[in-house]
Amino acid sequence: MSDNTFGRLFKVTTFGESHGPAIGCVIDGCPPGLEIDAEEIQCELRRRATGKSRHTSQRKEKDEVQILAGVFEGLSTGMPIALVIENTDARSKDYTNIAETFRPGHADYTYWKKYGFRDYRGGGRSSARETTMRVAAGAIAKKYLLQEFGIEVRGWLAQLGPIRTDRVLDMDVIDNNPFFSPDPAVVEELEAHMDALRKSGDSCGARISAMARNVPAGLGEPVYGKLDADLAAAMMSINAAKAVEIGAGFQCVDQLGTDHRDEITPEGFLSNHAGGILGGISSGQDILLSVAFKPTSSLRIPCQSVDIHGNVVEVVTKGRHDPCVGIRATPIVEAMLALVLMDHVLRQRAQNG
Ligand code: EPS
Repeated sequence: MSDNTFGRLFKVTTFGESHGPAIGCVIDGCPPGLEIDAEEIQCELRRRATGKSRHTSQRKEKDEVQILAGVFEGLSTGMPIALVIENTDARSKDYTNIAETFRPGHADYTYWKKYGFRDYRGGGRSSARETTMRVAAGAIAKKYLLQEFGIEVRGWLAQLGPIRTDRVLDMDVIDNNPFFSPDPAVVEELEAHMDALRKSGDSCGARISAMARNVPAGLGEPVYGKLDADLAAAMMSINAAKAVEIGAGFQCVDQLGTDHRDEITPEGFLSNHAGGILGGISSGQDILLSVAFKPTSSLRIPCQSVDIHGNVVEVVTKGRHDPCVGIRATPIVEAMLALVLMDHVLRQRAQNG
């Protein structure tokens, strides 16, 4: 009922709260014999970590992953893989003044309505800290996909607040700036925007795009397990995600059929408005998607709300928050894309060999 498990054949169950002793995951269904190197997982975790620049939360977590099970002599055994990361820099006192109030725009309110009780420290389970484990599991999926199929998964910042960053797509610069921007020319503008925003105490949204290359045709089930439906569900399960587009996405509303259809020649498709998925099944073209992240709701600018007793209160959130959660979302989107593809390559193999 609580749905902390993701995937059908490559099943990832995450657990833990932001201010608890640790967070972790169990991955069941990883094929045996895959080389699993803690340092490779660590590299992905470093990309997502807090405190890498002045533009993100200054919480300093080492995010040191421990492999507790499922790996012997560096290879996956086919048994459940258990990963754990200790939380070492939680500062729960920042949250005492909102223990009984609801931050507008935050899951505080709905967790309380659903459970009648909540771990208010760092948002508990609703914290983006949970995404650490998605990235760790995603690192294993990425490795398998690349090794077995040559599938490459890449993400980038496409827009931050009003600034478009995807007019130039230089894949080599994505990891060389604090924003995962594919256009080096806009980095200065992004820095200035974020500095001003941080000073003002406000937050902004962002759009992350991602692509998977060398995906074989045939992944995805035709009716309820459509590849695009599973991708949309996966992306919408990321904290602060508010919209997902596959291929042309909402632009298809303005297109004519003659614009949208991707004509086919013996050499291949002439365009990719479908985002690499037709009828819920991968076509062999690149998978293309994009995810919108809302502005962070934890703000030091006062606002009106109510407490758990229904009294009118003014809410001010202290602490070390990300003024734009989208800045750290690129590795998370990549991880969710890899996890969906991983699940579907195993499903395809199970049915069609
Ligand atoms: C988060 C709030 C902050 C961030 C956290 C996500 O937590 P805290 O107030 O406990 O420092 O630091 O991000 C992480 C710890 C992480 O590893 O991503 C939130 O409200 O989602």
